[in-house]
Amino acid sequence: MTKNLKSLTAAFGFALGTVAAFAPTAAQAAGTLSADNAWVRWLPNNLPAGGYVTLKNDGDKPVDLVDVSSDAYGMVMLHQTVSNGSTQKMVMVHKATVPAHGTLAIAPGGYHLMLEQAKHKIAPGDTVNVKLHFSDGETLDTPFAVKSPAGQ
Ligand SMILES: [Cu+2]
Repeated sequence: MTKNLKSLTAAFGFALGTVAAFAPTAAQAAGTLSADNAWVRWLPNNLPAGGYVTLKNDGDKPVDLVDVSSDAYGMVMLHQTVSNGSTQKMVMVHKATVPAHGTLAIAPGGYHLMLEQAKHKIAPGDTVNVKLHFSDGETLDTPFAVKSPAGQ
């Protein structure tokens, strides 16, 4: 009995530690999904900006990111960079899968959020909110840190 209580306390303590470690940058939701390290690569002259985020799925089933929206931009799309040998191009995709008990890195060279038609002046140092919509009905309202083209 005493031994069981001890191991329970140890497990609980570990879980608390894990949450605390992610707390500063993670957008925690009640569901199984979370978003971490969300940022926007800002470009001058109101050029389309790229949005990047790491999505984590703690559930037993894969979940698709199916839509993105933001009050800060007139148009938000999910794009994927594909390479044909020496050239690269962007294509619009309708979903990106976050594997069960896994992560999906929306990162330079792979998927990105294409953020166009900024509705107000946005500059490095700002934070913009982007809503991520998933196939299981969950949404994550995620703050994205706006950074310079160099990612700073
Ligand atoms: Cu794009």
